[in-house]
Amino acid sequence: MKELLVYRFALEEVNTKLKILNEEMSIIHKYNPIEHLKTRVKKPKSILAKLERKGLEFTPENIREHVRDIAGVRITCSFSTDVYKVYEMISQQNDVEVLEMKDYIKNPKVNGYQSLHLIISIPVFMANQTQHVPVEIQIRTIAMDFWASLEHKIYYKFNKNVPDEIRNELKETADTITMLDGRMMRLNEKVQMIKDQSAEEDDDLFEKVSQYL
Ligand code: 0O2
Repeated sequence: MKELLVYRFALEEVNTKLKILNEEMSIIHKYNPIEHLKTRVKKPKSILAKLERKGLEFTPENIREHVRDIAGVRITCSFSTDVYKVYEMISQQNDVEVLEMKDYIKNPKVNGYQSLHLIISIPVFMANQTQHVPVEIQIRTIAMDFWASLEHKIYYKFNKNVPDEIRNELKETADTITMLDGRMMRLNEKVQMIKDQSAEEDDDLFEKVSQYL
């Protein structure tokens, strides 16, 4: 569909921005906050379903105003600190405007769902016009993403009527993920401290040795 083209262009822009930021971090700071990045343009069928859910007609105005996740980016990170790092890097870009932020990491959904959701607006420069396009960005850890994809499958397998027992177990696994993410993060911080210490010792040694050279 021609109308959806501008969303593809917006995704290409966001994709390039994120790749540049990740590569810069990787070269200068020797680490990648982004582990994986996936983009998609919402299918017309899903756009229609979303409007129906909101009790709205399928019109170009309603699509523009009420469906702001036609262009979607999903970013996975190793650690939850990286999730917020990526958020900062995106929101500090001059041509990016953050229209909305939902922090389901600080405030998980009742079912246990965790993710940081942003709706940003990005200008797309075309031959005869510039369009400001909304893009939904979901940022979460690998563990949170694993949980979300399993929960999504279960939700549709049971036709949105998940039995209580499975619902409870899903919530428990979400809590385990919060614990696991916390432990992995603390472990990573410890390793980082040891690495920084030994780099400092190397620097000291180098300084001492260079006096005699
Ligand atoms: P799809 O097919 O993934 O695009 P809004 O978009 O603001 O009108 P909502 O639901 O208030 O609607 O937005 P929210 O809370 O930011 O959630 C939007 C998207 O987050 C969903 O898109 C899902 O991708 C994901 N999401 C939200 N809650 C859950 C959840 O409990 N489990 C899982 N697995 N994913 C969730 P869509 O449009 O529903 O579907």
